[in-house]
Amino acid sequence: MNLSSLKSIKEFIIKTCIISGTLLGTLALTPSTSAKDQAMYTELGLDKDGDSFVTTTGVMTEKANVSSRLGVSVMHNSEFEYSTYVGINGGVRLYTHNDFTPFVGIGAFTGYHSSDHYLADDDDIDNDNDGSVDEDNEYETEHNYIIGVYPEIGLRYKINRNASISASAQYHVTNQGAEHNFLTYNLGCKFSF
Ligand SMILES: [Ca+2]
Ligand SMILES: [Ca+2]
Repeated sequence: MNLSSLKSIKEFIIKTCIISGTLLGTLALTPSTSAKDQAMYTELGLDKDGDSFVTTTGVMTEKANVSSRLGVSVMHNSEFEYSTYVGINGGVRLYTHNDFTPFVGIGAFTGYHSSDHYLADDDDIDNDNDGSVDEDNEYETEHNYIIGVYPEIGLRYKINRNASISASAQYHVTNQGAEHNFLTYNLGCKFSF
């Protein structure tokens, strides 16, 4: 493993920690007075051509007119450098007090992609860190990360005390370049536990 891949892993870990720490802090600070405020949620978003999707499953805390959520997520966009990244997705939403309500929100995603191994026996680097440089069958693995943020607008309908469904549009801005920003249309559901 060479210095640049170590640096990219370190950078990825630091950024992941910053984002997940911020999201966890938001979750922790959201007032919660009963177990019914905690919920599982799952959501799927597709772009209009079906070339891109974002799917997330996680936990949501909802109190009064604010919700916070954090989940495991897969982001796919065929125009990205590597099309699929797995990571963490979370955000906050603001609602009215009605059961059927519009909402606005903002979220963030950070994900990781490990590309295929490739032969690296002629680059003067000890890629696998075993003390010998460019030995036979020395391989390198690329580590790639993605960071994105998204504003969103949507509608939420509370079916009953424990369940709700939502529909929203999210505009994803990532470090893959502004030309690859994309809009998804999302459906989600939430169940209290
Ligand atoms: Ca080596
Ligand atoms: Ca090498």
